[in-house]
Amino acid sequence: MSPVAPLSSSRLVVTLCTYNERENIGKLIPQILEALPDADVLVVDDNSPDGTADVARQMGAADPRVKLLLRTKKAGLGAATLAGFQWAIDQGYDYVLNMDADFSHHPRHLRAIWGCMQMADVGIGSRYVPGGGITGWSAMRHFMSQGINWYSHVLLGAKARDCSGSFRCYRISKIRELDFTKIRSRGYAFQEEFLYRCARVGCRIVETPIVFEDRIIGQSKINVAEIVRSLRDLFLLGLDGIRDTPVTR
Ligand SMILES: Nc1nc2c(ncn2[C@@H]2O[C@H](COP(=O)(O)OP(=O)(O)OP(=O)(O)O)[C@@H](O)[C@H]2O)c(=O)[nH]1
Ligand SMILES: [Mg+2]
Repeated sequence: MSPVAPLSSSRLVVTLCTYNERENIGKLIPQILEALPDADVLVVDDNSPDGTADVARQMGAADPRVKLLLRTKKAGLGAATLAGFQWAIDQGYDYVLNMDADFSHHPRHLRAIWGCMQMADVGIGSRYVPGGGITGWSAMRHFMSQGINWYSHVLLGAKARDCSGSFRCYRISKIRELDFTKIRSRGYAFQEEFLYRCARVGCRIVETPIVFEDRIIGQSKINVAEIVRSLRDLFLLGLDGIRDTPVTR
């Protein structure tokens, strides 16, 4: 793999999808900007009832690096992530780095993920490479995560060890090659589907270890309905993979 042009984080936007993360983003955004001072930060908020968007707006008034994409209602993590990517494309950024807004993705890992982009089209903050890990999860969460990754390897042919995490940086010139209208997953299966499609357009994927820490403030948005929706999306994606035909909406 040959190195590409030198990195300048002035061409990078960090996207944070948020639903009721008011307390977290007030602390998280300053730490992101400390780690990557030349980057911008986009909060993609689905009109959170706790006023997360107000906090983002206030931070943006004080610091122009902080931007807000306010959506009308909660429409799923995948839909919000994709809206952030489209915004980054439309605004002319060269890289987009997505992370959760609940400190499960700690900003101390940002520079390592960003460093992957010397070589990669997709840099993954990975829990499943040596040095990576997870703290604070139940046995059931571990089982589900392992199962989803096993599925991605066996049925989708994924090569990355961590196919389900969202702590990733993308080279925009490569993700522009994807047809966003074909992306089916609106919920949590988005991560596996997007990575699958990146691999299909020939993205170079590099993983760097992260330790995922269970959230301390706020509540998880994963519930039974989200799990069922994700399993359905993954199953349909597996069928597409087997048939190797384009996905229809
Ligand atoms: N805009 C938007 N953000 C969402 C939505 N669902 C989840 N998020 C955000 O996506 C990130 C990940 O969601 P979490 O609920 O923490 O899910 P998780 O990290 O996979 O699971 P936990 O470990 O249980 O926290 C957080 O920053 C959420 O606020 C949504 O429908 N819309
Ligand atoms: Mg979380």
